[in-house]
Amino acid sequence: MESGSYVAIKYTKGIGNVALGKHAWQSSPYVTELAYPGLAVDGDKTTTLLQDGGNIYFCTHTSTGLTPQWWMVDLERTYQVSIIVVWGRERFGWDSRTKGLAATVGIGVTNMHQCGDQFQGSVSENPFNFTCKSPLVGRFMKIFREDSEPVTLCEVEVYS
Ligand SMILES: [Ca+2]
Repeated sequence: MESGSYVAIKYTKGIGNVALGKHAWQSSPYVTELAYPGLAVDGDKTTTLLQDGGNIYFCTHTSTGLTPQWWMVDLERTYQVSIIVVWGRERFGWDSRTKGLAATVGIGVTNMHQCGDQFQGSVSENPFNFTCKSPLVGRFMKIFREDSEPVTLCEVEVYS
C-alpha cells in the first residue's frame, strides 16, 4: 500500500477587484512619503502623479536609480488570479515607467509566478492588463521591473 502526503491549498475565486483597499508596500520611498504604496489600491484612477502646485499625490512612486524596483499588495486571502489591470501615469515619464513592468503572484512573497508577459506597450494603452496564461493561486501580487527606473502606479486591480 502506498502512502504519502500532500499540501492542500485552499483558495477563493474572488468577486470583483480583490486588491481594493488592501495593504501595499514598495521597494523604496520616493522623495516624499506622499507617493505612498496605498495610492495604487485606493479606488481613485486619477493618472497624474500629483496635483499641479500642490502636495496631493495620486500615484505611488519608488526612488529613482535603485534596484530592485517593485510594488506589492497583500490580498489577505489566497485567490485564484487571472487578470491584473494597471493604470500608469499619463504625463511625464509614462512610457519609460510602465514599459518593462511585469507582474507575479505567489502564495508567499518568494517563489512567485509571473502573470502574463512583461509590458512593452506605450502611452496609448492606459489601463493595460497582465493576463495570466492560466490562473495563478496566490495571496501576494508584485509588480516589478528589472532596471532602476522607479515603479510608479496610479491604480492596480486584481481579478479572479
Ligand atoms: Ca489610485
